[in-house]
Amino acid sequence: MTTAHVTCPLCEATCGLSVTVDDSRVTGVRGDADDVFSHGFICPKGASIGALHHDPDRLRAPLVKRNGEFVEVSWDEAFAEIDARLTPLLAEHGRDAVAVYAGNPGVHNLASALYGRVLYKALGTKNFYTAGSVDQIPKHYSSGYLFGDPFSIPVPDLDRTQHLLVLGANPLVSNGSLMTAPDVRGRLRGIRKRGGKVVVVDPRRTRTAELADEHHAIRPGTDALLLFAMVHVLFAEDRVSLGRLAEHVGGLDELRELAAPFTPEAVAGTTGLAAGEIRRLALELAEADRAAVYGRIGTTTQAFGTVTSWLVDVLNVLTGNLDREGGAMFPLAAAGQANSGGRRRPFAAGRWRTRVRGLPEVFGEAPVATLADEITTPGQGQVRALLTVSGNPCLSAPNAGRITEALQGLDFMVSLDVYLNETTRHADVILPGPTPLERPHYDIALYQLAVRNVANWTPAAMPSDVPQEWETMLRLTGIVTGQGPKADVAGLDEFVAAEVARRAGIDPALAGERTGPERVLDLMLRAGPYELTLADLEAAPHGVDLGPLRPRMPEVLSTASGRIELAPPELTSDVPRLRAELATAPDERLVLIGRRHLSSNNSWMHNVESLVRGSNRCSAHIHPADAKRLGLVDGGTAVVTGKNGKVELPVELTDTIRPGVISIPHGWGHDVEGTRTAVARAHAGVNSNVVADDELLDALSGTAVLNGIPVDVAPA
Ligand SMILES: Nc1nc2c(c(=O)[nH]1)N[C@H]1C(S)=C(S)[C@@H](COP(=O)(O)OP(=O)(O)OC[C@H]3O[C@@H](n4cnc5c(=O)[nH]c(N)nc54)[C@H](O)[C@@H]3O)O[C@H]1N2
Ligand SMILES: Nc1nc2c(c(=O)[nH]1)N[C@H]1C(S)=C(S)[C@@H](COP(=O)(O)OP(=O)(O)OC[C@H]3O[C@@H](n4cnc5c(=O)[nH]c(N)nc54)[C@H](O)[C@@H]3O)O[C@H]1N2
Ligand code: SF4
Ligand SMILES: [Mo]
Repeated sequence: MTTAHVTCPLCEATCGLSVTVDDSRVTGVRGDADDVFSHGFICPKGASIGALHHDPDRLRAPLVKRNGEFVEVSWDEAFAEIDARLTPLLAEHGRDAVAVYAGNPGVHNLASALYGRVLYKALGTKNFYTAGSVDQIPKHYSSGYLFGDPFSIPVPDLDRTQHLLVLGANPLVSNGSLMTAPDVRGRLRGIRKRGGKVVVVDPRRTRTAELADEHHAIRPGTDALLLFAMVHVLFAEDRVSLGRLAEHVGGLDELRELAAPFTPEAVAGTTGLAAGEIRRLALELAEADRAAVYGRIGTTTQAFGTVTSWLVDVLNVLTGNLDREGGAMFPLAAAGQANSGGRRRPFAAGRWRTRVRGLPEVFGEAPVATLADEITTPGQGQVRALLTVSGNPCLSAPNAGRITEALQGLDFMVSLDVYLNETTRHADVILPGPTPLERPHYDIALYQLAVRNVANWTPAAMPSDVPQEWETMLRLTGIVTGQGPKADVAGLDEFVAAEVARRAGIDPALAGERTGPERVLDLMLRAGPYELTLADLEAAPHGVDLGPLRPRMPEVLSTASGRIELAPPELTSDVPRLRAELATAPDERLVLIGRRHLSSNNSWMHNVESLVRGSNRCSAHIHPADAKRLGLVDGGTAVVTGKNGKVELPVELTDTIRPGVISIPHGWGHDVEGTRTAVARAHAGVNSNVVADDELLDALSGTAVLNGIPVDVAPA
């Protein structure tokens, strides 16, 4: 029996797990009490990492579709098939004819994080999509223009703040996002224990709201109005206090002028919050010793996603809380910190526009809300083939019915995925990857957003039946660069390491005999700010603590002016649209928002029996007052109709939701033909994104509106 210390890659919290393995069976999973960051915290998903590994439905060999049926083939056959079909397609129709959709688990996967970009760059298509455009891109966009760098995203300094204002996030359930913080419950309790205050703004009284001192049930999609009114109050009551940020800030006068019409009284009706309360929220934020404003999915995937994300940080700046202890701070990771390392070019989005709808690119990607348009609209540059990498757009992207139809019209589709599910069933070839226990891990991406600087290396806990995903990605790189299905993977890997070393200005030989992600990571650690090596991390199985966050201004800035731009035209151009909201009567219909459950992980962990028991249900949360008006009863069935489709699902009456709002979790709808997920099928639920509208976008970033969608609701 062996015990492995594993950093859990299932969400952003990066908890340390102790996994006991007996003759290749996982016999126990516990929180690692000695982990330097998580101190023993674990959630139901982490505890199920063994069940996930042993799931009999999980793919363990490549599948190729022959006459409509998937058959297991050898790896060589699978790559030969891809070469035979993709290479002529590229030759005839060009690079843009092949689209990529890269999903969320790739962010938590060292192989994808380091080698995905090698493959995508080699493919060289403009049709590059990620789950970011149904998630956090508005935050990159606003940071890009505020700070000049889309990766300069401040995180609340949870362990030292005295006042936390949370909007559109439920970290007690999601375990935190754009805020890597194991045991959020403990950390929020800590704020209250030291006499601080937690305030939550959310249309639902969530678990996070229950723990907080105050909850404000805002009308969905109106956070930008609330935040602008708070900015207004700070100016009007002379509470703007930049502190040591003063020398770094520009655009203050423009901002004051822009905020003028947004008085608390003007926004009260639309937001549903009383003017006096809004004023008090602003003044308490200004008066707090050390405060942080934090917003997440409810503030990004909504009609004013970018403006809201911008105003969150504007408040952090105006109250002098940006980049100071206990405020909103910039982490400094041991490897790959994107916003460090000297002068960088200022961020600029919209360098090109998408073919069909003319939507702006954001750091080289197009919004997934327009993927179906690009597949179904004929002409030069039409998408004819698709590569999905750990993504399930048929459940996660808006107007899901249309995407599903579009995938059926492709000439060729390849999926790198561990399940045969709602999306991968449309593929011609599926290439599985190892489980979290079969691969090494280091969270390159999420440590860049951690509330404490830490570094933790996880060697693979057990051998893998399938190739590591970085090898698969390099073989695909070989194919798309015309080297055929048997490219020299070791040679390509040498090239990748040399490139990383060149950019870091160090000697690739420093990594010695290592290859693959180990070599690349070792080089990145050596080039990083703490000058660690992979050997240092190997010697510390519970992680290396690099201390609390430290101020990083002005290194994190890369605007042309070298300052924080509080009112750049690229952000303020959407303010007139927001101002128009003040004069618009709210929609009479119910508005749909999402929610998450502790035991779900977007769309893909519903095949683990222990996670789909009990309260993890795909139901519609509706307020009793709305139910009465609409003739709905608890346990009855509702039909929810949006512009493009409808779903029928059970009703759960609850006064935790604001009247006028209905909530359905995403990631369900597992009862489609041709999948291989028996447990998920037995707990199918419905696909809420059938109702979501692919034309409703955050105007600036093109990110989909997944919260605040007008719908009609009636008894079935
Ligand atoms: N209505 C609504 N829609 C939403 C959201 C919402 O709040 N409401 N949230 C959005 C957000 S924030 C996100 S991030 C997206 C997520 O959207 P996606 O990233 O498209 O979807 P996931 O459900 O994360 O699916 C991940 C896929 O990766 C596969 N997978 C898991 N592990 C691995 C692995 O190790 N290797 C490989 N190759 N594949 C793997 C799974 O089988 C699954 O097919 O959904 C978005 N959609
Ligand atoms: N258990 C679990 N954990 C997860 C995931 C999961 O599926 N399950 N997914 C992971 C992923 S990919 C992500 S991106 C993160 C997301 O992390 P969070 O953003 O913390 O996730 P949610 O729980 O969806 O919280 C969003 C909240 O916004 C509220 N909301 C909706 N509309 C509005 C609005 O207009 N204004 C305001 N103020 N609030 C609104 C919703 O009621 C909800 O409570 O979670 C990650 N962690
Ligand atoms: S909170 Fe996230 S990282 Fe921690 S055990 Fe749960 S899924 Fe894993
Ligand atoms: Mo996400």
